[in-house]
Amino acid sequence: MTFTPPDDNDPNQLRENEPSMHIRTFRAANLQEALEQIRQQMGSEAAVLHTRQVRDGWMGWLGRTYVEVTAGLRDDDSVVSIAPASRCVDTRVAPDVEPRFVLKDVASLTDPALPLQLQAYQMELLAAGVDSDTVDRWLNTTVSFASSMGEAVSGPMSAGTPWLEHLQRTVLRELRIGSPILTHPGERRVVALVGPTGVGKTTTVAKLAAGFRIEARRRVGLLTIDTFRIAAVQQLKAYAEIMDLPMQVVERPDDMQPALDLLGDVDLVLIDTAGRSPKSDARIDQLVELLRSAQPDETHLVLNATSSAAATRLALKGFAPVRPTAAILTKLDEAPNTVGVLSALASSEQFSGIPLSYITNGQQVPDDIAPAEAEMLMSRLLTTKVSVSPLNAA
Ligand SMILES: Nc1nc2c(ncn2[C@@H]2O[C@H](COP(=O)(O)OP(=O)(O)O)[C@@H](O)[C@H]2O)c(=O)[nH]1
Ligand SMILES: [Mg+2]
Repeated sequence: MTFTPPDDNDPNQLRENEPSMHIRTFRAANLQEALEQIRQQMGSEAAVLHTRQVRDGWMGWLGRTYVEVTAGLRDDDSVVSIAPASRCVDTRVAPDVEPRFVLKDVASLTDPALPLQLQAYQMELLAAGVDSDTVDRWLNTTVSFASSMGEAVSGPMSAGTPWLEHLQRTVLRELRIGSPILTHPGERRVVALVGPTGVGKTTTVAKLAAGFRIEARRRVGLLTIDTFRIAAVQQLKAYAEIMDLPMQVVERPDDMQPALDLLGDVDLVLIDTAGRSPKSDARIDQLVELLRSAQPDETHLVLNATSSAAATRLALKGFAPVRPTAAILTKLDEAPNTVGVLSALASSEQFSGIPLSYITNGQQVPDDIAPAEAEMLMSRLLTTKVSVSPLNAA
């Protein structure tokens, strides 16, 4: 076995205690070319860390504009042999940025005709699992929106266009922000929460109950049809006891009306339900039947903001027979971005128009809940902003 001492002049040489990510910067005429270089030279495990547009030449004059992409490969990923590349800069300093996406997660490469920033957003959308029809629709609308405002949409100068803002507006146009639950003293409003297991239905029922009882000073009753697990009933019962709220447990449709009557003169009945796998038709049918017996005024579908776009689409489809009137997004505190879930809400034809009522952003009852708000959801649309340097930054 031979041992080769570390060579200080070899940029590929990593030493102990150095950051364990190998970083390289690639330059190319467009993003598509740069990504292809990365894919060839670092493999598809490489993560894109940074994208910018630069120009060489004296003070940017008479220079060429090109794209610079910084990619990283963790040491344990570096099974690919790294060949020296033309126009490629190596460094061993790990940047303090989160990888924006890993190449292998991007289904298709970008459209080189799009402005650089939009190409980068396109990749981030695809990496977040947004289906390619939705990505195309959003980007086309974004470009026409920008040109209708007289903004440059091609060439290096289009860097000045506020693309993220235009993209946010485009997405927002496809979403509906609904109103929170409205109650009136003396009028009983029945609201059910449905959704997959573990998304936060029971916790959200507790947050809503506390908010209406303590802040809005409404009379609130709880009802659960989640009798499949004893622990589920106990969980809600614990909240009912702390807040001193009447609670009923219902197992069969025939018991629903008597249970609602037993809750007495309340302004708001919150119905907690068992998590259903959206794939289990039989259990969804049971849920539909139980809910029909309660005739809820509103049915909020609870969706986990950390779910993939595909899982959200599945939940929307699976719970369609329940006819949700609104959607609640939970666990925003844990979600890196909102685009996966929002793309499913926007693109799902069946549900185009299902309004968002609330978001939840933590485990604390009752604090971590707020009415859904467009600005907040859009500010969290994507993970990072794409940086584009001044033209003479090279
Ligand atoms: N981080 C975070 N956790 C939440 C949120 N809402 C609920 N949870 C947690 O998610 C888990 C499942 O919640 P639960 O209400 O029992 O879900 P259910 O099965 O839909 O009723 C619990 O550990 C909750 O504390 C939220 O907004 N953020
Ligand atoms: Mg529950």
